[in-house]
Amino acid sequence: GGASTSPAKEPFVVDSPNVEYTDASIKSKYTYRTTAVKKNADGKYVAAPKETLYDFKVDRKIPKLGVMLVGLGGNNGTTVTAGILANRRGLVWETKEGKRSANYYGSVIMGSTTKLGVDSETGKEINIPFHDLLPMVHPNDLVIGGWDISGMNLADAMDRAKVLEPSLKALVRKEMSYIKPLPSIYYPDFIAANQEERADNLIPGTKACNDHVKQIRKDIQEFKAANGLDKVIIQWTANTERYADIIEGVNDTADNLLKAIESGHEEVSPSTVFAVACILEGVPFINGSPQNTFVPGAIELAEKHNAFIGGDDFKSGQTKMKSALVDFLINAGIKLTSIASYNHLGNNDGMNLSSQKQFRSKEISKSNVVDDMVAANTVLYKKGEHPDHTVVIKYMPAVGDDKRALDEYYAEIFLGGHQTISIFNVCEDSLLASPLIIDLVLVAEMMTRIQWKAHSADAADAKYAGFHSVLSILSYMLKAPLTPPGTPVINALAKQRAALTNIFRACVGLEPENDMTLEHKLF
Ligand code: NAI
Ligand code: DG6
Repeated sequence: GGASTSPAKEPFVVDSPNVEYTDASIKSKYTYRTTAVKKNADGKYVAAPKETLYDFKVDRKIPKLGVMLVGLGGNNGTTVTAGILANRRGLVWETKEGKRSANYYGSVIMGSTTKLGVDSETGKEINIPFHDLLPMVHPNDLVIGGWDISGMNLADAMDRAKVLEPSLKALVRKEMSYIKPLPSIYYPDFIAANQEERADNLIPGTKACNDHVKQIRKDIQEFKAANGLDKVIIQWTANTERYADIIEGVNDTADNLLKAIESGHEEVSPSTVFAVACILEGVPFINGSPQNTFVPGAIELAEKHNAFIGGDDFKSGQTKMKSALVDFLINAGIKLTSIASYNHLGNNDGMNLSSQKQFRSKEISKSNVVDDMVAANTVLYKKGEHPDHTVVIKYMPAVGDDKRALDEYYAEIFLGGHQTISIFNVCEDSLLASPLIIDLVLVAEMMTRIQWKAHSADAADAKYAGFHSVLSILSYMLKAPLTPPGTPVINALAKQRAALTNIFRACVGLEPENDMTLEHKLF
């Protein structure tokens, strides 16, 4: 459907001398308050409040947006597509538990609220849907397309995925049957050999080449034109690939990577070829799988082209729990000493991960997710000390998409005692991942409409620039967040959400959300 929404639909306005609304944009002057710390000659920390002034400019015109998924015919691809169709049409279907209706539960943007402020009369919190903080695209208006090495239409592919209720499938079957993934690139060495059987929808060639980059760019351009789109976002939700070796002269710099593609080097993965095509096309590309798609050369290329990239690996069930629970334990002063994480699942993702090299990619992304929380607590952990952490994944066809995740958290408490927390988490994998795909699209698109600069009295628009190419603001949705080279990775879930919320607030000149509630504490 058409998506242009008038700015008048924005549900609140900011009343501040620092915020100016025009038809086209919201401009704000924002004071970023931090604390700068130094050590003095006595070795004592000196903490000084610091203020930096920025100008933000938010483009209010909501574009007509397309999303192209690499892996469209998979469990995530079919589930997110059916989910958007169901929401767009407001579908209601029968289940054995009664009627169910379409919703966006599990999407932080569509399913959660955020505190706008405090009612000036009653003193009560006013919360608004997260989606209303900035003029964002509505997912019902997304146009979906993409690629898959399996040519199955999406109606048959959703049957193959075994995720959705038959009664829901019946309602979307016709529309789903019209969607057929575009042929894709397949370099068999990068995904498990057990995927070969479904690879029947291929662009010729089994290693990277310029023709592949050109074809992907052409597919994007044609999709945009055919659907009258203003913008497109691309996401990799195809199989987990093995890691690519980082080789000097091949993928270490932008120029070398482009040359390696031209010469057909075998160490360039399909996901990196997609990333390069999107960067050259100026279209945001997000990697929902764990492999190192963003080799150093790809990151440098994105920076050179001011193109947005984000990754890696959707953070749906087990890891999301982990990044909340470990944050709680360590911030409660409890010394976590080990985490044992077991999963078994029976979908195609599980089958692909039953192959060692692909499992290794996932093991890496699932393992580094508590590092920042451990490193921050110098009371509990000595420098370099780390809890033991094991990650096991087994393929168990019978459980299908209903992944079982079993976690044991073992911790040391007061005076040598112990606390053991066991979690048995049954996560319907694709139903948790699909809303994240939507969040990533909506936030990435929003970032293409935000510009900022160090504040200056000179209001010249020319000095505004976009955010850094590497969109670390997407961290909440991702297991191994990619951050601009040399900058810290934040895994703690609450911090990730705060960053998302407060950057959005800053864009419209609002102070960070804080929970001091001083207004209720004065006698
Ligand atoms: P899936 O195996 O059902 O779907 C992947 C699709 O990608 C398949 O249809 C396959 O044919 C296609 N494919 C493989 N190589 C391709 C290529 N080069 N070009 C185009 N299509 C290609 O897997 P699912 O469950 O949809 O997951 C997708 C990815 O997301 C996996 O890497 C998985 O590890 C990751 N992920 C999934 C989560 C979940 O909860 N479902 C959470 C976190 C990450
Ligand atoms: C089993 O670990 C399969 C994986 O693809 C996960 O389901 C997926 O990465 C989600 O992981 P998590 O840890 O966020 O639940």
